[in-house]
Amino acid sequence: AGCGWGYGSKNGPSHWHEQFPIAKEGSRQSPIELKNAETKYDSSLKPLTLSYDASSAKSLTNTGSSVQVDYEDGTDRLVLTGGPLCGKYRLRQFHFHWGACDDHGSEHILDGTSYSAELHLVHWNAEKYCDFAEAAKAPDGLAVIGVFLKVCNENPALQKMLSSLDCIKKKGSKVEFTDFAPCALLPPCLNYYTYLGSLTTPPLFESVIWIVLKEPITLSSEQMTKFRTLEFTGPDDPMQDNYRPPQPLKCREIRKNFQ
Ligand code: SG7
Ligand code: ZN
Repeated sequence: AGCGWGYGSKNGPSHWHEQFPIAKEGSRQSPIELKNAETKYDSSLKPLTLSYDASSAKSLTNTGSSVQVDYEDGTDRLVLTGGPLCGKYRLRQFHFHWGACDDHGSEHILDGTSYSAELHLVHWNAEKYCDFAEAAKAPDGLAVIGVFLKVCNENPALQKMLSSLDCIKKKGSKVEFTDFAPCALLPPCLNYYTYLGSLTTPPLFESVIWIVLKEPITLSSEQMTKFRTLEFTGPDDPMQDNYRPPQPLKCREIRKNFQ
């Protein structure tokens, strides 16, 4: 590794355990493979309730490992409740993982299917913890909604973000990004799988209550191509294959809110 973690052959997911032993030693690492037949319908799971406000969007950043939209999270303006959660979780940011080609790129695998990309809406438990950093280390600190992206029809809701990617090609670049409600990125049906897991990047903290939606959203292959114009470290290093492969399930149960 040496120069920090990434997704390359020398610093990618198979090396992460060298600096972050939890990668192998942990008991609830993410992502995982979701096999519908092995999941359990739980009638006590509530529907997801999202109250998102477009005006809290702040910025769009090339983090060097993904593209991320950050939200103002000082107050309860964008909250997720219900589902498997106790209390309110505030939206902090959303970001994506994708492949070099359309036939792979998602982190979770659903019944053997790798989707072209996966959207993560990252929320933190603001009732129990003071800030995001504290929540990110706690077993019930984060709730991430995962949404699969499938190449099919163009997605108009993604256009605003995609047309700003030209301004943030380089690692660390950031532009103002406002008036964006992430509900526009959700599929019509919010049926989900849920399990206890981790961040999918170092430090791989085991702090995430994962909520993975069953129904994908779509985008066109031209839109998918646009993600790959971002750079990891420079012009000869396109940002792609920025996903971690599935990890052992170990003793976990995967529940779902639908039959
Ligand atoms: C992405 O995934 C980034 C990270 C995020 C990480 O690489 O968006 O966010 C920042 C601020 O760099 O890490 C702590 C955190 O949110 C892991 O998030 S994920 O487990 O949802 N993939
Ligand atoms: Zn992610």
